Amino acid sequence: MQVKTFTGPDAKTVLARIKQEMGLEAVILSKHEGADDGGPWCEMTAGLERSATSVKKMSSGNGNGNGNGNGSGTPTGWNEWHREWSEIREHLLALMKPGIQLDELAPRQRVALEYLEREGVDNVVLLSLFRRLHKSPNLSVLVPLSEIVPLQPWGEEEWPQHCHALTGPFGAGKTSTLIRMAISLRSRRPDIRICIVNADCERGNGRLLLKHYAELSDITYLEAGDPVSFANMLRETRDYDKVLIDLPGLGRNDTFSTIADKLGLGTARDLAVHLVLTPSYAPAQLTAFMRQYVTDCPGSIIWTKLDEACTFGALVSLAASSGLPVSALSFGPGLKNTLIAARDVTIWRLLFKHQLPCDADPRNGM
Ligand SMILES: Nc1nc2c(ncn2[C@@H]2O[C@H](COP(=O)(O)OP(=O)(O)O)[C@@H](O)[C@H]2O)c(=O)[nH]1
Ligand SMILES: [Mg+2]
Repeated sequence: MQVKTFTGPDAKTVLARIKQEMGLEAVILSKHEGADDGGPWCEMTAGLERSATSVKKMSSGNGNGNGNGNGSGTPTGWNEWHREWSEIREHLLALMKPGIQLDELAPRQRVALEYLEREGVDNVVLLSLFRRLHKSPNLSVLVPLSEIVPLQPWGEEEWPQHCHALTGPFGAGKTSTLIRMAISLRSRRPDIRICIVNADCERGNGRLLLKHYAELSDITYLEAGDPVSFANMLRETRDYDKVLIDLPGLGRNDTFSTIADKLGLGTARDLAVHLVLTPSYAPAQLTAFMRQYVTDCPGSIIWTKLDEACTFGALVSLAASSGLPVSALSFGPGLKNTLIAARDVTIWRLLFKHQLPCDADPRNGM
């Protein structure tokens, strides 16, 4: 279902806008009226079963590339096409690999590239690193690596969006990370108004944890499991500084658009979506998750369970394939001092020395 919120000075104007934009089949899901300094206002949330034009757009190949051809945002035959492309890509890489003449690099560069290969960094990335380093013997590998792994550290100013949703597979650490992110915001600025939203309402375990921490930290706790409660939540939290939303994991055949439609996420105008993943997943699994959870919103990757991983090449490979910045890293099952905003030094120590942020300095972490 496509859900959108409209505002205007009165009901008549708002209804006209809904009719113009969504057509006569739109259903009014909620209506609120009031008055403030600017005069009277009216806000309505309208819903529409997925429009014929958008379905047509997706099946003609304009989908966002996320998924499995099940009709929820991807063209038919996408999986088959993707499998074939993956095979072609592997063949091409096998042909190109002999072109990576490591002995043509400066010794330090060669050692670094051999190390990254052992860490599981994808061959495409190794090839592009090689091309950058080749014939620049003084260039440190960290220079092209920094270009491949963009960073946008978690923090209030660095992430100005009003709403931040956490998505990712079940058990990846979304709920724990959300609490850590809220704690870090609160500890930096005690006066900040934060709301934690549980949108994973069908499972009880996250609810208890979120509620408990919200109470302890003077944070508002709300639940939103459908478009109407989601629209109401957005209205209630308009004056808050940050709204952190805990999303459920996706079913096997679902894509992010499935959950976005189910909750009416489209009504959140200022939304960032952070994908929570752990480097212990196999490379093929990470690639599959990346396709399944892709969104059009601004966002990042948050890497969790670093303490359980034995290699960290995935941090580089996924940054290269997704183009998403890394925003935060978590490295322990507890909730305190186990999350750190992503900085280049931290990432390189992790990658090249297997040093967790808490190893470098136990006071690290938010
Ligand atoms: N070792 C370790 N465990 C973690 C980390 N983050 C979360 N966990 C644990 O992973 C489990 C699942 O976390 P949870 O936040 O409920 O995941 P969700 O299903 O994605 O919301 C819990 O037992 C957490 O304590 C981490 O960074 N390291
Ligand atoms: Mg959870």
